[in-house]
Amino acid sequence: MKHILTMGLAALLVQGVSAQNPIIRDQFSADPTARVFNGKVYLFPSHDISPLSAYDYPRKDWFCMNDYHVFSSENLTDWTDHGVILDQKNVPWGNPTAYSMWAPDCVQGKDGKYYFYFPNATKGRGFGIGVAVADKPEGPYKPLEKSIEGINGIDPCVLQASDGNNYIFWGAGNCAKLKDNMIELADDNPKDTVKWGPRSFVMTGVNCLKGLPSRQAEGPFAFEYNGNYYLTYPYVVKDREALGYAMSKNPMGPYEYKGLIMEERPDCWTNHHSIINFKGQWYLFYHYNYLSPNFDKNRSACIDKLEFNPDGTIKPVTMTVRGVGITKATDKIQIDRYSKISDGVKIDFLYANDPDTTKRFEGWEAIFSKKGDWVEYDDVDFGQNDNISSFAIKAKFDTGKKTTIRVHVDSQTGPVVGEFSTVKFPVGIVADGSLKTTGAKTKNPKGVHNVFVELVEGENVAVDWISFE
Ligand code: FUB
Repeated sequence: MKHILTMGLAALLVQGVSAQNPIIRDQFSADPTARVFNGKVYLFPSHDISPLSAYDYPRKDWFCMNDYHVFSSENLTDWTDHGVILDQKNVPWGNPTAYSMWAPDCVQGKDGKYYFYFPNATKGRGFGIGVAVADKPEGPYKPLEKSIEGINGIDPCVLQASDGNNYIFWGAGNCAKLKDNMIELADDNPKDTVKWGPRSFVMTGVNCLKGLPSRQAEGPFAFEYNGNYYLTYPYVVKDREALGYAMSKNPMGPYEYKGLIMEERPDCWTNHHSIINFKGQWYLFYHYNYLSPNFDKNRSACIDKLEFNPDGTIKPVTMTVRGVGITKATDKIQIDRYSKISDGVKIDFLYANDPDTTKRFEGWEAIFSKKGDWVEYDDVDFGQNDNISSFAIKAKFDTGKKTTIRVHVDSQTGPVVGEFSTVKFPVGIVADGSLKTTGAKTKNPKGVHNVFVELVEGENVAVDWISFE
């Protein structure tokens, strides 16, 4: 099954799809740090490659990363790859064959320049955190000669606080203030004692997760919202990394643990994330091994919306394959890439009519097994005119019974905008884009709505997509 899925995903890369997770499909893109610069979202992920492809890397079952790309998007759906911004061979202080270019971050300094922070294996032992500087977010970036003095560790994140200071977080929730030059730790940082296994050592700065639930914590991401500082971080609750968070009134804490943003997921041991507000909406960027079901060190960036409660706490986020971004009502709306589904709906592989299924994978389909099953697909744009006049569906079913699929907007009981109903099809016939029904459309919606597709009559109906024309 997993083999078939991989084959399918390869085919999907060729087909081109939009508005679904993962957001980058022609390469792996782990540890996604998103930042908003100049009205666009820039994504600074680490770049997993297969360790089998690195002949000079002995660890064939471990993270393997030799460079960084940067991507940008104006709509969170279409991403431009600006290419490689840094290669392990070009880091003066780094080991050029360590394949350890782990989770990075990038922020703009007060001088207008862009500071790209990245962990890398040193020429000696352990990790350092280096900085590469550019005039534009897409680069070119020039790495500095030395890593940041006073930091040994991974996973940098820079918090640009409203007190005018920059704070660098790294590792298991360590934090220190930066100088305005962005490349050195400030002189007035406190000293903290940190435990690393059986050993204790003195660090510059503080460990903000000390005493909080934080088993095997890493990947801290700190941000500020409405007078609160949030320290969000992956840590192991049971078997794998979940995303937890803590809040404070001060950048360097003390922080109070508040709960989970995302639960542990099956298959992928790590999670790594960032949080941004773009055009008034909050988003959680995270990764999952969607494109590599058999090897969880080849991960891909995903996005879902994030919401706050009135008291400033964060609502838990459920990972979706729908992801974010607007889908036009006139496009094929791939409801099998759903925002939510009812218990009865199953997602299956869709093959063209070729008996050799490994060659003819065409994506997925949503199987509605019984009356009342539904799928929610968010953010469909019906435009501003009254010119939607018909509804098309690609579906198949195995019975000669009457089958009715109804589409609502806004909620499961919201206005009906499309209906497909027939008894005429013989067993197994496929209705496609050329078959449209207009009868049940009661209202022509305008603007962006969530769409709810429900099986009202019938059973075992497979739907590939719906569309409005
Ligand atoms: O990508 C390598 C490491 O895995 C990151 O630095 C961690 O945060 C985890 O995602």
